Amino acid sequence: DFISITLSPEEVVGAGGYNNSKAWRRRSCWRKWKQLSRLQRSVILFLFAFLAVCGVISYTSMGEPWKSVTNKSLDDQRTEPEIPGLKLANPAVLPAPQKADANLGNYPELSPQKLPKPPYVRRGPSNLQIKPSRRDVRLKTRHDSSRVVEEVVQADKEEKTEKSVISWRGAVIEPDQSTEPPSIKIKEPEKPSSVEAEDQKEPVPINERQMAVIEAFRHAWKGYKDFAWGHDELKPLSKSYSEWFGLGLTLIDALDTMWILGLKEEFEEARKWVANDLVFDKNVDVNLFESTIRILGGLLSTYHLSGDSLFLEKAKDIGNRLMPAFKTPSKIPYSDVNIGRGTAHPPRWTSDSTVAEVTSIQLEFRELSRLTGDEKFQKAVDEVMKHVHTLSGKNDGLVPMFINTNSGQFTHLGVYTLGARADSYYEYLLKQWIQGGKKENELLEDYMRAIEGVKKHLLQRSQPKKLTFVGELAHGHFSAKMDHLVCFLPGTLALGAHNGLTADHMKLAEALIETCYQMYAQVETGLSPEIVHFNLHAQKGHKDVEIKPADRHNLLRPETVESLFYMYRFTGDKKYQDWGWEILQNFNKYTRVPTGGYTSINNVQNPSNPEPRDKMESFFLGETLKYMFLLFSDDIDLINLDKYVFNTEAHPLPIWVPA
Ligand code: DMJ
Repeated sequence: DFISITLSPEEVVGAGGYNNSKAWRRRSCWRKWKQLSRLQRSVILFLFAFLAVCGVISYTSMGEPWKSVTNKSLDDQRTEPEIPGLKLANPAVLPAPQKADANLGNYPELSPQKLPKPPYVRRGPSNLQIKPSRRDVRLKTRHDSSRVVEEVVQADKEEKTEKSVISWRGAVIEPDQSTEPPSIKIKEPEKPSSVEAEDQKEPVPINERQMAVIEAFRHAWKGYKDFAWGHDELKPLSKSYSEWFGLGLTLIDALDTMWILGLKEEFEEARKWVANDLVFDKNVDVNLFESTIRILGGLLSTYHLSGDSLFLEKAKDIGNRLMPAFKTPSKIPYSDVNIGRGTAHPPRWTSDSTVAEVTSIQLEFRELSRLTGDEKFQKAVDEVMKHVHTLSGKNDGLVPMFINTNSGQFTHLGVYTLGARADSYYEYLLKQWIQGGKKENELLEDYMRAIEGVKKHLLQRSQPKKLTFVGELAHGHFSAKMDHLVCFLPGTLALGAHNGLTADHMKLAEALIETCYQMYAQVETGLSPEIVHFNLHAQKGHKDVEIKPADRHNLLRPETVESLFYMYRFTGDKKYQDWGWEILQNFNKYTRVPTGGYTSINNVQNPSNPEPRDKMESFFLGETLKYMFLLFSDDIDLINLDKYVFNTEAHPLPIWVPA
């Protein structure tokens, strides 16, 4: 059962003291070994053999991790210099990001913001793209047939050399941008990346209609570049420009359109202007709503698409400068802000603000808070929404057009429209709900109630074609008047239905987009006037649509094309593309100026003289042509509507918790 080995002290320590010589030790051990029984010797040998086997086994199992740890640290050392070098942060095709503080004015409230880290690590929701994909390369191939080969070769080179470079036009969501509001933790993706799935798809080649949009954009841009560079709007006939805020409005509004259309050179040139010449430290009054949707919205979306921090820095600057608008007794913002002085005021003739204006700046300010981690932007605009939610004076969810900045109450009660001064209130109820991940129930409640209000009070059918239209209600009287602006509604209704709201909304969207199309088709030039009146009673020789002389202008507005885009995306019905194609051709026929640019016209009823107005609105490039390009595309990932929500100026912003 046991073995005992006894060593006597004399044998260990020789007589006369300590002897530790090697020879003595060898002899002594050998003698001892000889004295052991055979069994004892076998057991000892067995023990040694057993220990040796254990040693070999444990070496082989421990060896691999150690080897990989060693290799990993070597790899880390090899790749480490590439990370801070920002090579991975921005596409090679873009100039290096400017210093964060370049061209920033001295805004007192501008607190130092944490810059997002470069997007070299993939984190956050799976379907926000932060790595190069084959799609990026295929997008390159769409844009300009003459540059196709060169760009593909270049893309291949880039792919080979820098696997993590974010290619031109690949939408970028930086890791630190997260997709949740600031207070909420980022969720790791649970399912396989849809970006990877996307990568497996065949390239969707650019088609002829999209090429025609690119051609139209280039023509418009030529006019702007030649005669209005850096100014707000092109006056294409007089070959000059007009200023509204003096902030290069057309250029900023067009940035993300150029990105989406793949106009690389134009984009880079415009970017240089933003870096070197766009200065907000100016003694100038700007309209809060217009500068939010066009400038702040345009900068934010361009930042998201390009990943270039220049645009975020500019967005922060203008965002801070607009904040004085909220310093009112009611917290309902004033309409105008002096961005240089930091003062705000209502229009000279009233202390009212427009309801659509104060309730259609939320997507942009909320996104600015999420990106900067500074809650003040979101707080200010959320407060407006909460306040409006509780106000009396609504009619089944429909809001009046004005709100007082002192009392915070609606004024001019009794007039309800989905057109000018109220339109985007409804649009932003739904879109904020989508942006925030469909959690903010009050927004949804208000939206659903409002659509019921539309059905109850504003929907009618015209004669003879029985077109469903949205009229207006003035002190209990129905008016069969519909602004072209209302044509945003079919698209918004379709977006709601796509996001799980009742199928009735989609039915209504289908009926309304037909009406909006007829507002073009029934007119001599095939272009819609600003306002139409529908016939409620059939009269011989009369169409559904009547136009008053004061309303027969066309400002190159986007709303119908916008809705056509949503309808095509969600139904796949080609008739919507065909309708948009007709509209583009008529813009080319009646509003294109040969020397560059497009112009608003005064008379859509006179094809032989549509009376050009000599002005190209910034939204023609920001919205109309962008929606045209997207409408003609069959690539649902070209601004995927489950990942992005468009602001009311067609600037896509990320959905915080994408579907
Ligand atoms: C744009 O500035 C926006 O779409 C806004 O919501 C309404 N008006 C113009 C376009 O028509």
